[in-house]
Amino acid sequence: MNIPAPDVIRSAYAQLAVTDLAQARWFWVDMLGFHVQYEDRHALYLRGTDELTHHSLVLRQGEIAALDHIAYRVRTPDDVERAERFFTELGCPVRRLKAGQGTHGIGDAVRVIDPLGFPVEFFYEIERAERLIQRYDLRHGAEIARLDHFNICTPDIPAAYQHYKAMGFGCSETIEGDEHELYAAWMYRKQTVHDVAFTGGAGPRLHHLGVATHESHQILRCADIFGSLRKEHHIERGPGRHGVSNAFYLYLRDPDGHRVEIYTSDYYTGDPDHETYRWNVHDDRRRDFWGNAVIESWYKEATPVLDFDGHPRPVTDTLLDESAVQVGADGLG
Ligand code: 4SX
Ligand code: FE2
Ligand code: CA
Repeated sequence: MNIPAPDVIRSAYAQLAVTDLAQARWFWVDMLGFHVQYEDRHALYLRGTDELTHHSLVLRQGEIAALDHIAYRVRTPDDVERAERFFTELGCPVRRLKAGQGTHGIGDAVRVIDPLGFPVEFFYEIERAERLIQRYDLRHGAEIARLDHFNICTPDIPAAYQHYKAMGFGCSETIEGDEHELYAAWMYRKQTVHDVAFTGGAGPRLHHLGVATHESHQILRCADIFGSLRKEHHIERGPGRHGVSNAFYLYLRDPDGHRVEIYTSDYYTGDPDHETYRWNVHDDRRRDFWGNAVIESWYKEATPVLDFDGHPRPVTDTLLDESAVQVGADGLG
């Protein structure tokens, strides 16, 4: 296909449907430390301390817990048009949204159901927001600095890799079998390990949102606070050190079961000849560098995604199941 792909800058925001906004506010604002930029009766618009645009997370009241859409920012207004042509040519459902028709704070945008079945928005225009970088007085909870990445469950990892490669994404790391079967991949546009990663599993589903802190002590303090409040059941996996990405991490589940990863200290990938680092699926350090087991729920549970009309999209089962590979780091199989 010769239709140019839109020039994506970065993973920019996600909109989640939550069933109880007050509980969601407790988790995302009070506990994680997201800043409320704007709110109305139906939704909260949140950002981290380092973010200079209107929001990186929208929590809207919904009937069921689901992903409404993920969104990528593109370089110019023309790239919004490019996104429309690119996905139309692929035969995907495509919708134009004029400023005011879509998400508050966002200008003209294109929404698509991408070839992997995910609801994805592309936009250029977004309201600016007041600089909070040195408002230490406002920091609390995990002191989230910014959105880092989306992790999505899809049954066909090579297809996901090919689609994002066609969109101009680089690949920082993979998990592969002995015959180089692809179990997982981490792909980026911004100069970090990833903007999007793929977890093998029934899909399309959202596996998690990755949100960044500056330092590991903020992650440890966040875990301590959940313990002190007898809310330790929100902690699913970690804290630990990833093999893939080298990031320090903690996975939490919000009151609706949406998974979030608090993530810090990955590395720079911006040189144009940056090479992919390949992990063998039998290496016990790949998902936890200290060899700690990965809990089964982490592989199996994820958030359904919505179509344009707000209905959950059907899922397809996976062929390659990484959690069944071995007894080892994952303690399964
Ligand atoms: O579990 S992995 O070490 O493969 C991993 C998972 C690495 C980076 C991530 O952001 C992640 O969610
Ligand atoms: Fe992640
Ligand atoms: Ca637990």
